[in-house]
Amino acid sequence: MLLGIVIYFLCCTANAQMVDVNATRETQNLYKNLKATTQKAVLFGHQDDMAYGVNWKYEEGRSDIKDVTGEYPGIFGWELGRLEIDSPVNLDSVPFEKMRSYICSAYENGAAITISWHLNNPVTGKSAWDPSPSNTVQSILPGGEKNELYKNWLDKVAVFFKNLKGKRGEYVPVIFRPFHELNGSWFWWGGKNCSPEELIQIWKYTVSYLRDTKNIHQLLYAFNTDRFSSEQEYLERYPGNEWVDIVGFDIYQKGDILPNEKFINELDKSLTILEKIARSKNKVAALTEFGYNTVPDASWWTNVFFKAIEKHKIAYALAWRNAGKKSKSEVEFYVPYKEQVSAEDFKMFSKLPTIFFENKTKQQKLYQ
Ligand code: BMA
Repeated sequence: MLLGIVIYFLCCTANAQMVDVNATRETQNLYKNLKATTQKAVLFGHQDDMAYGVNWKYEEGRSDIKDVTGEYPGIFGWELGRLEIDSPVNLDSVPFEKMRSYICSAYENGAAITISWHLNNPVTGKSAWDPSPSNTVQSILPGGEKNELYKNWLDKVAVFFKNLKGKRGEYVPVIFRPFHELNGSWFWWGGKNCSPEELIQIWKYTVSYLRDTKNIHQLLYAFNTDRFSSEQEYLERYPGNEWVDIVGFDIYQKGDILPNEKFINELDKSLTILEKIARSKNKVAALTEFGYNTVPDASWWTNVFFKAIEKHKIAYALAWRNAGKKSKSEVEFYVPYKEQVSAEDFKMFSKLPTIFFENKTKQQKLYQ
């Protein structure tokens, strides 16, 4: 009996540990509070929310979400791609200096921050979507021809994190989501482009370089796949409980491939699997990216999206960016702007008691 209690205690405390035992107080608080809010609500998030929207760019204080609902989102997503090559703007043209200030002000306002990184292919110098050659992942590990370059890239990421500070000089906590959609084969680190062991190696290497070599202690690490169909598939590249704080996945509805009913069923089923994984590993679950491009369905938010997520316990859901018109034939946005066909429904959705935008998120005092 006593032995049982001791074993239970050891397992639970080990499980409850964060990736970074030296995480800053605010980061520890964020993790604890995300666990708590998961039980009652979903923080609603948006990528690049304050930078631009459909038909506007860099208008002080503006946000498509705020234009429609009167509030900012509860969590903001940002992206570091091209920071590694010293570009002053990221791959979606967001100036890093503006990004830094948006992040700091959202933190002061009580919102959560998550950051992804579509880093270039270190071997070819092309984008993250260039999967060649087949040994790119190996090449960034110690002993590999691109290890020095990769360390140099991580040094720049570390500088960016160190420059995120609150009013009292404290570091702003960030949910860092490296190597995302890692079961798909479109990025050089994903799917067929490396073995599960190699992905696990670069994951651990990256975490330990930032945490132990660069002394960055303001990060929660989010592991995320793209769509998946089983627990086994989800966990194929999981690096282990001591290397992950948050588990999530990305999913996009597509009119033809994944129409409403199919989307609801798949999202519901995937969230059920994710929650089971999160529960057994004592991690926070999240929908790390989602969307239905151009939201053409007027009641999509309450009738489709909410239906799929309402009975699930996830900390947050991040809608992807409102790029607007990208070319003559390409438009991209995942939350409505004023007058968009789903705007009224989105407003209703934003006021649901279990969906937290800015105001309800602020009341959670995530960092205290
Ligand atoms: C994709 C698209 C691209 C963008 C990339 C990285 O899903 O939105 O336009 O460059 O994400 O943010």
